[in-house]
Amino acid sequence: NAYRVAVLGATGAVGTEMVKLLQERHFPLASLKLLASERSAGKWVDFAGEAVPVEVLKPEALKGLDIVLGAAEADVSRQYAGAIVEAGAIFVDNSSAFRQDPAVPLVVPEVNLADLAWHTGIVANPNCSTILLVVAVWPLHRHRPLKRLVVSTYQAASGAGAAGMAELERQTRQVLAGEVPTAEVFPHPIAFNLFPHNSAIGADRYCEEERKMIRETRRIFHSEALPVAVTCVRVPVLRAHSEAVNLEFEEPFPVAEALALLREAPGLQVVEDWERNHFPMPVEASGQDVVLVGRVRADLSCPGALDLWLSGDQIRKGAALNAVQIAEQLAGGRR
Ligand code: A2P
Ligand code: 11C
Repeated sequence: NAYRVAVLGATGAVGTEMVKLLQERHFPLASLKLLASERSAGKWVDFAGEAVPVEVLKPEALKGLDIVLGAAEADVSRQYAGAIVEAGAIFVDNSSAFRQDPAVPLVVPEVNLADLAWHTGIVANPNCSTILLVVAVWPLHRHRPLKRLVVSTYQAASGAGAAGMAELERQTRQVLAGEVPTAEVFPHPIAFNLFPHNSAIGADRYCEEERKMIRETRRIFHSEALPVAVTCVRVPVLRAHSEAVNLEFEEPFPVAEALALLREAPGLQVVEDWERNHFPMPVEASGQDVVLVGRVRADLSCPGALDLWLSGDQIRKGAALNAVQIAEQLAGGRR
């Protein structure tokens, strides 16, 4: 069986990676359509040695497809989801548009693949920080239930798309040249700086990224009442997010047992060299499919709690890879 696939937002940071992954993982393609905005009309993208034209997204372009991978903003997804499903395709959407829709499963294949079974045309890909967190925490939570989860993120510029990465590079050059960095994508300079995540802040003083992590983690784990505390921070890293995680369990969780579970779990690689002080780092996570996890230790302030640290490629497992893994499952179950 081969599938007619389209990537919506194919010229962006996540869309570009989706196209690469379809090629690298030999996705069974009958055809590949690349869709973007009018700004990209006339562009061509290389796919396995063949030039594929970028087409402008409009409802007519969505006919005759089996799977659409969404890598554009939430408002674009909202606008086109109906047309995609009506035309008979399944929409695997990386945006936040449908993540809390009760009719739409929110899926990380390593955690809740079974939820894919009840989709009715749309499958939501979680937020990048959430995906990296749940891949690392699920092997522990499924074994001994969590009582509370506390996480602080160190999020790369790539979370704001190709333009975010370009801004970090440009500002770094500006600072090194003795110039004042100009901020266009982020509200503050990102080069040689960091700041609380730049998403909208609500009346509860949480930003939207923090709220997404809370809601999505609970939904993926089917643990709707799990207490989750989150602080999201943007750091001057190009493309991998890191997270400091504190996990409090109902029962004590021996470190050796936690490490053994993490070593066996899919999608994870334990990186722990205590002698050399070598643990997960964003530069080593970049370009990798696995989430790097390490520094697993007992929280000395709280019996029954563990601390760990992780880094994962925000564009790959945090976005494009997770969506392509979902598409692979829809196409017959390879992972
Ligand atoms: P384009 O490059 O033509 O603007 P990123 O997250 O890296 O910013 O990428 C966003 C992706 O979504 C790009 O491929 C972008 O295309 C695409 N996109 C943005 N707005 C629209 C739109 N209104 N219709 C179709 N594609 C869009
Ligand atoms: C960031 N996680 O790093 C965000 C970007 O809900 O998919 C992606 C937002 C989302 O800024």
